[in-house]
Amino acid sequence: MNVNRKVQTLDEFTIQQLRDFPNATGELSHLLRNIGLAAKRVNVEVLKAGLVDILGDAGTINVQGEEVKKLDVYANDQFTGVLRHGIACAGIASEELDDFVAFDDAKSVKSKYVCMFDPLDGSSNIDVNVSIGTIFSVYRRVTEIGTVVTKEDFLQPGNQQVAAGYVVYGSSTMLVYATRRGVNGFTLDPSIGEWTLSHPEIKCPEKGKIYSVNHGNFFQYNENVRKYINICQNKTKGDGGPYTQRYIGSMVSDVHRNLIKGGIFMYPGTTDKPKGKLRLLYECNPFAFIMEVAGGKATNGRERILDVQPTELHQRTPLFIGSKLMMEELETYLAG
Ligand code: P6P
Repeated sequence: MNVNRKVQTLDEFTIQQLRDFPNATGELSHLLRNIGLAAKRVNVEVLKAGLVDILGDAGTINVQGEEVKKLDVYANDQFTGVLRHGIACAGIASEELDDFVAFDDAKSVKSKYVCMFDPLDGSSNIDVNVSIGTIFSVYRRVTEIGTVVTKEDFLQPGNQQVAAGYVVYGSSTMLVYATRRGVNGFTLDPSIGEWTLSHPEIKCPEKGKIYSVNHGNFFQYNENVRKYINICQNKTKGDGGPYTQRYIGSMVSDVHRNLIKGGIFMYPGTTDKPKGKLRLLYECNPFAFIMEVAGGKATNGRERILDVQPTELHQRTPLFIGSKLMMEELETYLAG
């Protein structure tokens, strides 16, 4: 084993990015390091989840109308707290909070960024030890620096994102984030408590053999979606198949796998939920940004996810995301 391999930590990587951009103020690097700190703290509790009384419902119901798990609350507090006490974020919006939170102290109002996140996505999987994740999105505020942020700062289309990323708390814990310069993955090295660059310059293969969708909703999907799913089931060696169906029920894990290996993830609208289940601002936009920087595509079935103009913080959207060529084939069916 090459023990002298020079491993770059997240801090070293973000500082190097700063050196490459002399005009940068270092604020975005600072914000990303804050997120890395909060994620390390959440990781400790996720790893213990089966051991201490942190499981089970916190007894409250969140804005989504779902029972809140204690780990959800803990994760939300960690990301909110670290960003509030850092000096690189002027406010946040979270899946766990009804409304956005403005950081109105003298330092924070001078920050040019706002952050939105789903602190612990897939929380229904916590009790059965299926991997879960955090998803985050960073925008430059549109209101005047030095003033308290308003809802306008959060209702920006995804094409305005400055950075986006996720943490997957799994067999190993990874933090992946994208800026317009590229997508890079960091694996937590518990021996030194640092995020270490393990997946530089991630590119999504143009095609793959994995399709991810909840087949339980099959007969609730529209005809064109059902047609495409049938196509996936009938792929042969001669036309890029056979495909395999992989669906964990944890978006971060499903999309992460398809980003690395190639594939397509779908959460279409259904007859019961025409807008689907996933949230635009802090689930679909971040992944759409990451996927596009990595060479893939993401739509709501009609238009590019990143071009959707949000009207409310917790709005839902159908999502189709993944390898470029698989998405282009899907689009021929959705246009049908
Ligand atoms: P379904 C988890 O609750 C989540 O929000 C995503 O992580 C996941 O992709 C989706 O819901 C799974 O939803 O309806 O297929 O169980």
